Amino acid sequence: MCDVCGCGDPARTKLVQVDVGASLLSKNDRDALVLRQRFRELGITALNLMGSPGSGKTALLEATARALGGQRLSAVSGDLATTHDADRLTRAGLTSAPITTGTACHLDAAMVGRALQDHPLLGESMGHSDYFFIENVGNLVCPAIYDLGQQANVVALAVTEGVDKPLKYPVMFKNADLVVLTKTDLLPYLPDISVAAILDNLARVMPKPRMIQLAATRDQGLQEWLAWLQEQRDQVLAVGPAKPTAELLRRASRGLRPVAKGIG
Ligand SMILES: Nc1nc2c(ncn2[C@@H]2O[C@H](COP(=O)(O)OP(=O)(O)O)[C@@H](O)[C@H]2O)c(=O)[nH]1
Ligand SMILES: [Mg+2]
Repeated sequence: MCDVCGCGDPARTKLVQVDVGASLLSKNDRDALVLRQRFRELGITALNLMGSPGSGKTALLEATARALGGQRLSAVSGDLATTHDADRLTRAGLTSAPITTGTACHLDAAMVGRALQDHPLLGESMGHSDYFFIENVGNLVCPAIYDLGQQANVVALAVTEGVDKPLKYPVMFKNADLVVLTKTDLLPYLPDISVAAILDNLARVMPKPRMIQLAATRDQGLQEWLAWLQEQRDQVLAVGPAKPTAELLRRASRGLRPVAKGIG
């Protein structure tokens, strides 16, 4: 499927020569550095929301908008073929834009950077967003390895996905700062699903296991999620906005064009 990160159909995969000493992800790392600096300059809390297709990522953001109506929320939503999720987020009150990836099964930092150039998502001219959510393409594999300049990684895991997903997709869960166990309203109908077993499996792969349980479409259990969001926000506010560094400008000139105020 994905011919960008190398997990695609071998018949369609092009062979390219690479310097074995160079990180294949180094361009993405430079682009992510620019994004991270931009979020820091604007004092924005940027979160990368990942998870399987249908795990409830968009529903979680819709519920977040219902709960935090007064705060400035923005988002991009990655999707192979449609703008459905970004449309849903816009209807829910977020300032949002789609990133239609075509064949790519993940977002990379350049895609997020282009979306920010094309859409006034961060609201620089009218007071910054508080939170910028990056809803990644539904996939438990490739999105885990692409830095998008985010402050934290959140993985949505639905109770209907089974208890073994942390073991089957360890990289995704190892890189997660928070796992949101979604659709908990369905637990009474899933006698084989044990939340204790999910937690146990998370503890095997996640360095600091942290899981919140909620049912977004029922607005159930949102308090803990909202408290975690506030923790993230408080960290940004405590550090304060960052100034662009000479090192950043030098590295950015080889990667994504910086567009933040003062360095664009
Ligand atoms: N029962 C229940 N269904 C949910 C919940 N959250 C999401 N869903 C449903 O799960 C499906 C996929 O949700 P969506 O947010 O589109 O998932 P995404 O693909 O990860 O963005 C939709 O039909 C949602 O209505 C929940 O808390 N409870
Ligand atoms: Mg979605």
